[in-house]
Amino acid sequence: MTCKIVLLLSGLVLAASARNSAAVPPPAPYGPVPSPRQLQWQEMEFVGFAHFTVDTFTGKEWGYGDESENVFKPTAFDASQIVGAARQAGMKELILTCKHHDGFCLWPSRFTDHSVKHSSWRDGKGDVVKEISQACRKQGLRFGIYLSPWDRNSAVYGTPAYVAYYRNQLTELLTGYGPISEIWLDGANGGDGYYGGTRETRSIDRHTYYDWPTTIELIRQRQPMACIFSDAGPDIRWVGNEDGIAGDPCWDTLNRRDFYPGDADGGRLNRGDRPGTDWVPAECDVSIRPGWFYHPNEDGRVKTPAQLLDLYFKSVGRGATLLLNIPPDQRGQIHDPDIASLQEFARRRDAIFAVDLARQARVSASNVRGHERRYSAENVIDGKRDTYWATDDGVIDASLVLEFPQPVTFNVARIREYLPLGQRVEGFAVEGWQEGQWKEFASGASIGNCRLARGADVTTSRVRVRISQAAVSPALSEIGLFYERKE
Ligand code: FUL
Ligand code: CA
Repeated sequence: MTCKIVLLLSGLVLAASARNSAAVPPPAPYGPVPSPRQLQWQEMEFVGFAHFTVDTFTGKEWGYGDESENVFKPTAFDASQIVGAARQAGMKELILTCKHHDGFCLWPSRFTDHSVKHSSWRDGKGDVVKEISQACRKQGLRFGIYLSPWDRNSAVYGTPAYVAYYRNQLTELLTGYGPISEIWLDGANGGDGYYGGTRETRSIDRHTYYDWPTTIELIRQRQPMACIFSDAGPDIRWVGNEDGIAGDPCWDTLNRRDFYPGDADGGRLNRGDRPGTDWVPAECDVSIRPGWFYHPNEDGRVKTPAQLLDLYFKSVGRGATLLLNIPPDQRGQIHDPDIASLQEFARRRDAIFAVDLARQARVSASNVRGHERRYSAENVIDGKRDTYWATDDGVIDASLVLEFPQPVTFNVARIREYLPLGQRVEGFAVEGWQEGQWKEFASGASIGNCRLARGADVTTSRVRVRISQAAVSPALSEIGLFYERKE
């Protein structure tokens, strides 16, 4: 008898400890998920572009390729001023046009004479790539490169020799300038150019000519953490326009095999494919000025702080990354009106996100995965992206309620999904308890890295975030509520 009781008890103890150690495993990832390099890239959210070359001095947007090297003559080039402007604006990375379509190289490439080495600027001893990459490292920004596949200067453009030349140049950039965080493979190709003096139109087959898989392999070997951007990824996709605006919804997934660099369906790139076969988040490129290069006659047309803030909400706020171009002027510095606009934009943006009202709340969830602490509702207000709230498998219709000791007033909401488990949510709403009922503040389909909703002021002591549709059980890493003062 006693023996039986002991056995029974030890059985119970065993069962209980088994339950503890076999804690409920995390939800299975849904669909494609980000690679570590993509995750690192997506966390940056706001990055910069610096378009700078002979065009800065000729007034063109696409140099023909026949420009003398001496055309490139900045009077007071200052890499730390350029990078400083990017840093003060809150950019986490700066991508430099090391070579634009005109073929002029901002570094002394061993493979061509058409570079800073043959310009009278600094007696041919200058290296813009070196100075910008060093300034980035010094100021804590990552450094990215743009190396135009189309080259209107090269005599061999259109032949296999050019592809070898392109790879040689890429190798120089990937091996001589420290860590590269992003490589921009532009798809543009207008056909005509100088091409070593032949001045003709050359067409290439965008699908086969560059043999991108081999070049991508080369990049992976040299810089495994570099994200590759193009119309087709593989790591980052073009958003389908040059206005800085992501689709709504904007999915992180894409059926990549349908796309090639230079062959893009803008509408699909803008929104992504759902469901999609590959994780290829969108990057929204846009210039602070009408053109990509600095032109004095556009000094009065620099985007205003309000316009930049609006773009931020329509790019970063839709789960994409904002890539804002700030072109150095003929001195080789960011121009005053651009600096002023960037600084005011940063001030307004930072003022919005300085105080997260959600941190004062008590959060509860309609369902918590396995009733376990590591999936609890509090995880959405701890300020950490790597902790998240999750529900039991199959529980899709779920909500979180934030209760405040005192009523709060907010007009901006931010939601983040836990990306390592894929993009799971397909419909959500943010609601405030007002006059005895839930009133919708904002709703949408995709969340992803960051969803920002901006609306009218809501004063309430209860806010609900409701998942209305999801492919599988949701996993949210953060919820924030903010107040934007009208300026
Ligand atoms: C385009 C180029 O043709 C523009 O000149 C600019 O560099 C932009 C970012 O990409 O495809
Ligand atoms: Ca968290």
